Amino acid sequence: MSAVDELPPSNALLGDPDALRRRLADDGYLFFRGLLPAAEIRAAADGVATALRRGGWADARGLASAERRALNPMEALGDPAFRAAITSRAFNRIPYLAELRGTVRSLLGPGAFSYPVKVLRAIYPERPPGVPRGRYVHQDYGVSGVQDMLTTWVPLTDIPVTLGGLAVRPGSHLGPPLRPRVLRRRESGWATADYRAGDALVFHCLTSHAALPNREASLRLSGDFRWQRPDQPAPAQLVLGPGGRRWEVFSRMFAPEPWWESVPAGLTLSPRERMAAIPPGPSRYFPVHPGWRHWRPPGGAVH
Ligand SMILES: O=C(O)CCC(=O)C(=O)O
Repeated sequence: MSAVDELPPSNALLGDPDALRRRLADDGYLFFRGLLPAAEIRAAADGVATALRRGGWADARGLASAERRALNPMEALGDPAFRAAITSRAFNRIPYLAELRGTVRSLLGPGAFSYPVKVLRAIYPERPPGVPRGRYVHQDYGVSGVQDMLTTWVPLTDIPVTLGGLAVRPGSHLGPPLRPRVLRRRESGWATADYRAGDALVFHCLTSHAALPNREASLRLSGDFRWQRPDQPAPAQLVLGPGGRRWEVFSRMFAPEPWWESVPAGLTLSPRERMAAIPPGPSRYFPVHPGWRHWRPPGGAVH
């Protein structure tokens, strides 16, 4: 990985929202070491790993099954063990942890909220056929169509570079959209980390990012949690779930929990495909490159 840079942590800026926003505007991301309470992340990892082990995704030593159960999260949702993992309480609690919520709110504003739909990644050692979608260079604007949406990427366990954590291209948010392609292992201009449980990577929706290949024998477990301000329309599928319920997904399961927060009342919902098809408007943080005027959502899903 010699050409890939090490992500510098921004922990020293915590407590200084102006400085955090300036760094986000300059670099397109913020990396925090040990932001989240280790016990909470360990509980989430245990819940997810136990459910997957029961379903045969991994053995008692944590080695991934020889036969891959799923390549991507959407396909994985067809598997009852994965559904048990993604609906587990401790995993769903992560975006409600004060350390994460407070940090995102210091960037986006006090009313910022996380989408109830969360993405769990249980990524197998990389082998043909197929490459997971997260391995493609992409920008999360295509996920929601919400300008200034932030993604928080959270490793559930320690994720050394060989286990295939997330890489970002610092400064790419200031340029035009990059075309989707699989990220190679040693590309200059990219940065990643030997992640530890409790770390969090926050990045802007115009920042190019991609996962590195999993070269180990175990599953890589991580979660993506996305956030926006309440004064912008939100993608309906990320609030109501892919099935288009009339209520906020997970609210029936978790509303009794003391940590649960509903999405803001009066939020405007719109179909996500419609939102993501429109080029992003001005950002509150930095001038948007004119190349984004020609934005077209990638043909296939790449995230
Ligand atoms: O974790 C991955 O494999 C990809 C994550 C990603 O693309 C995202 O969080 O937007």
